[in-house]
Formats: sequence, C-alpha cells, structure tokens
Amino acid sequence: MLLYQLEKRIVAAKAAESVNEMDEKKKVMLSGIKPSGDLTLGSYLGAIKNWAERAETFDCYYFMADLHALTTRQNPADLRRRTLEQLAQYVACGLDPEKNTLFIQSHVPEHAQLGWVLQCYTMFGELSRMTQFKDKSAKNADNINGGLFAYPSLMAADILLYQPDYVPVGDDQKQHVELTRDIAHRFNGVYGDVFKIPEPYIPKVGARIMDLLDPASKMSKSDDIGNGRICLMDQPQDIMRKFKRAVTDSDTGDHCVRYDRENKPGVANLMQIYASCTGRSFDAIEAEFTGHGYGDFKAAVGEAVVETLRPIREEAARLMKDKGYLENLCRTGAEKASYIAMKTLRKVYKKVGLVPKA
Ligand code: ATP
Ligand code: LTN
Repeated sequence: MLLYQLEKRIVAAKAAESVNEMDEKKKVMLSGIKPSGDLTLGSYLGAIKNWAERAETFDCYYFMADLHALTTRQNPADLRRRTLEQLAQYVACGLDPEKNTLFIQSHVPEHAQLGWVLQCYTMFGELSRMTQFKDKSAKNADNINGGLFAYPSLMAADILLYQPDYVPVGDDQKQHVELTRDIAHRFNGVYGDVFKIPEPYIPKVGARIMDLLDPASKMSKSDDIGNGRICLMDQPQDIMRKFKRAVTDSDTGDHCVRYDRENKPGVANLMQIYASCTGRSFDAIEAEFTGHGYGDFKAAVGEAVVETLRPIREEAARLMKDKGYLENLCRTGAEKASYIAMKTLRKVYKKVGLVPKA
C-alpha cells in the first residue's frame, strides 16, 4: 500500500515537472497601461483584447503603469481609484489572473531601480526624438518634467526586467519598444548577454482607434473632451449618443461606407471599430451597408460597441465592490513579478559594478 502511494507521488511529481517544462518553453509577453484616465474603447481594442487572446500560448505579464502616470499631474484619490479600477477592468476584459500575472508597477520596486540604471544608458538625443515626449510636452507646457523626458528609460526597465519575447502595444508605442531594443543592445554590447531583445507585437485590426470627433487624433484616455472617446464604463445611451455624433464626411452615394483611411478617415475609423467588435472584414462591412446612409451605419457600430462593452462594464462594476479580492490579486501578482524582476536586477547591478548588499 505504502509503495503504491509512493509510486503515485512519483508519477504526480513527473507530471508536474513536465507541465513546468512546457511553461518554461512558453514565450514571454509583457505590457502595461498607465492609469492616467479611464480606459477607453481604444485601450480595449488596441491592447487588452489582444492580450486576453494570448494567455494559453504565452507566459503573460500585464501591469498598471502607475509610476508612468506620475509624469503628468494626477489627483491622488483619482489615481488610486483608477489603478484598482483598471485591475478590475483587466480581469473583466478577460485577463484571467490564474493564467496571467497582473500587478501594479509601484508594487515591484525593481522597475524604478532598473529605470535609473537604464537612464544612464539612454542618450539625451534619443529621448528628445520621442514623438510621445513632443506631444505630451506640447499638451502640458507648464509641466515638462524630467520624468516625462526619461519616461522611455523606465518603460525599457518595465520590459527588460522580465526578458519578454514580445511586447504587445498599439502603434503609438512602437517607437518606445524600438528604443528599448537599442538600450538593450547597447547594454549587452558592454556587459554580455544580459537582456533578451524584445519584439513589438502590433495588432493588425484595432492598432489605432481614432477619436470619434477628430479622426486625425488617437482616442485617448487622458484627453478630457469626452464626447470623442468611449470609456469602458460608459452607459449604453451615452455610447449610442457619441456614435450618433461621430464625424464622417459629406459622401451620400450607395457606397459611402467604404474603407479609405486617407480620404475618409472618420468612416475608416468606424469601420475599424465595427470590424474589431464583430469580427467582420472590411469587404463584408462594405457589402452590408451598400445602399445605406451614415445614420444606419453609425447606429449599427454603436450597437456593436454597446454589446461588446456590456459584459465588461457589468463584471468590472461587480469586482470593484470586492476590494479584498482586488487587493489579494495585486499582492499575488506582485509576488510573482518580483521573483523574476529581482533576478534580472541583481544581475544588472553586479554587471555594472554595484557592491552587493551583505
Ligand atoms: P494617455 O492619453 O494617458 O497618454 P492613452 O489613452 O494613449 O493614454 P496608453 O496608456 O498610452 O493610452 O496606452 C495603453 C495601450 O493601449 C498602448 O499599447 C496603446 O498603444 C494602446 N492604445 C491606447 N489608445 C489606443 C487607441 N486609441 N487605439 C489603439 N491602441 C490604443
Ligand atoms: N508607455 C506605455 C505604457 C507602458 C508600457 C510599458 C507598455 C509603460 N510601460 C511597458 C508596454 C510595456 C503607454 O504610454 N501606453
């Protein structure tokens, strides 16, 4: 009997080992969003939706980039609320905490620590060329702080700590991931192979959802105008109202709903949103709306968005009421993340010549 139990344990241990081996072989994916505003349809279609679809095939790390949010002035109470709300929304959008490591950036101090080291390996000229820095400095002319400028070095640290293979981002963040690769190459060039060189991972559909009232600008969560963006927690009637007002063009023919990013940016954006929410191709959408005007089309897009966001809004609202669950989630996530982050930071500190703590 005893022997039988022992054999059973050996079989179980072997099975666990092979699962671990499979896990070890999984490619690593990592990304973050700063809680600088309420998450939008752009955050969902351009980022989180794609993340949720990768959990089975990748070892995934997703975090709330709260330290990054400090680069623009935040109201402390709002920042706290939004950080936890974002965690609830990650889960509601389908990021299963059992399959993904979800955590708050400031709970893993290695991000700030490696961020400093990597600032010393990022050139002033490189940081000056970053489009996001130029955009944000123009928008926050009275607060062009050092953090805003050095932001990409902290982002490089966020990424390189976990040695990911892929970093899924919208196309506005591609430049930062490319700079991360340059920083990693530079560091490895001096100290040997410390960092894995990550690839940006840009979704084909939904890579850039534009503002409904200004299709030349990205739908952004910290843009305070409001009517051109759809937030994940928006009520159905507000979503429908915003789509009704969405900017199109003066085309009136039977084929006014057609994909032409350059000449019909408003319509192209609505088609992109509709395609992302329904899984239909642009050709199928053009066929569906042949002979229809923009009124019908905008109502259909609005309804598709309402139905896409309904379960997310309801689940996020339910989770927000369970503070204990959310706190537990970020504690476990931070513990898992710290384990990997500490290993990388220790290696970096040693390489650059910092004396290890006794
Ligand atoms: P902010 O307005 O505070 O700068 P944001 O709304 O631009 O923020 P980020 O935190 O910069 O959002 O983006 C988080 C992730 O979501 C990034 O990978 C970004 O590329 C993606 N993303 C954000 N907005 C959109 C959008 N409108 N379309 C597609 N992807 C988006
Ligand atoms: N800079 C990103 C948010 C961000 C991020 C990251 C994304 C911070 N750290 C690491 C991917 C990987 C943004 O503004 N969207």
